[in-house]
Amino acid sequence: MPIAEGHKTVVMGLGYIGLPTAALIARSGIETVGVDVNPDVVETVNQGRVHLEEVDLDGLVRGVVERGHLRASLTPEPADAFIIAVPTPLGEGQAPDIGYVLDAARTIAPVLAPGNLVILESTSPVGTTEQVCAAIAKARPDLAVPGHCDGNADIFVAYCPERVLPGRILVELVDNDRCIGGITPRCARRAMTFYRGFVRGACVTTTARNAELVKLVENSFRDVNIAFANELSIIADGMDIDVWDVIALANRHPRVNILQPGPGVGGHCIAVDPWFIVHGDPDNSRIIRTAREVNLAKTEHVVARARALIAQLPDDSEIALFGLAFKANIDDFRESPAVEIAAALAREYGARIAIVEPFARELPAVLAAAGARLVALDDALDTAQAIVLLVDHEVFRSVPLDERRDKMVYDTRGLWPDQPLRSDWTERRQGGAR
Ligand code: SAJ
Repeated sequence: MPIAEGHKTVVMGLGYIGLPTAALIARSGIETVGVDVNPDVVETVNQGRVHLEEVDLDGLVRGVVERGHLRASLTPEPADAFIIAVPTPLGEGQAPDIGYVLDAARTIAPVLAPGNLVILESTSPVGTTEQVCAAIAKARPDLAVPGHCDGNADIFVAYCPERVLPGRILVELVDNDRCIGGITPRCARRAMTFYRGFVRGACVTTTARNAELVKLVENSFRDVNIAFANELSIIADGMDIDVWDVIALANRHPRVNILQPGPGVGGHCIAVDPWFIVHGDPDNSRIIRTAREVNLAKTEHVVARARALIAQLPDDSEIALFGLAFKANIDDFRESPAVEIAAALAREYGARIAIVEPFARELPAVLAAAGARLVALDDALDTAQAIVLLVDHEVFRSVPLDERRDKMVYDTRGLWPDQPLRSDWTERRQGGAR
């Protein structure tokens, strides 16, 4: 089924992946219906507006809604292809909760017809696509569902994880390679034909279980490697060595590529997906679990280091925290280690904590409640005696040493290589020179 006019696609879930995916499919002229359980989201999209920030998404959605190619609804309707892109949060005891996925499968089951394609895109524990088939087979005993019938099935079911980076979603949805796992080889081939309609990257087929693990492995690989960098940063700190120097020099080796330490790992993917693997095989996921623990501990380490810095300051001094987002140059503060650190410090030091976040119009409630203040960059540079840099936003990089020289600075991102080393705090207060 090459994507072409006359075909219709339903996308279940209009979040960070579902909405851009629906809009891209609609852009190719396909009638696309985005389904969401939230009436506000449905209304917003039907007005041609977006409820989330992503580069170029607003213009794309406006265009496809105006042309009548995309509309939103609270309920699914008959179509040729169905994409499930709903959340899979962590539940009790770090167990993956696939309840929304199974709800979506049960919701589309009544409108499925022979020849339909069902694709799961949500990050999911291994075996979830098979559970989607089981849910559909239970709801529709009249349909031959792959894995639940002899001979050829009536419908095609596949798993194809998204791999896009927030801030580059529309580019990466098109350019990234896709790994497409079919419940059967026929399912995989059918889904591949669908993706080829709007993906420029290579579309590679495999089994559904393989594809499920591939997604989890990609983000766990990243988490483990960031944990290595974070562990190094704590070791180097204790030795009074600049970890970024060490990493840059080690990375000159042709087969070494160490990632960057930071205040911990944020976002909704890398800090979450490794638990799906750990939960699936707790006895054998020792490195993956430890990496998670190391990255979580790095956030606590930053709070402790910041406290040690503040302890050296007069009681009425102001401490500026630079950045709240979970990574550079975006306005997403959810699951952000910077927010966690800021909240811990604000609870302790209240109004002494000034927060500089050019991507925020107001402080998250937890920080406002603790008495922290949102201030402009220039004001913080004028009045703060210490800076704890938590996010490597470009705008912070351009602050010259002259404007930081007299302050105590704890740079958790290595953004200011010209800043004197942290050991210098004590010497400075004692009048020592570097
Ligand atoms: N981070 C570091 N050091 C680094 C790199 C990242 O501390 O060297 C931190 C960031 O500051 C941030 C967190 O890790 O707090 C995650 O940021 P990220 O930019 O590495 O990744 P995400 O979470 O925005 O997106 C990831 C991507 N996965 C991989 O790169 C393997 C993306 O391709 C996935 O589609 C996305 O997860 C997802 O949805 O699963």
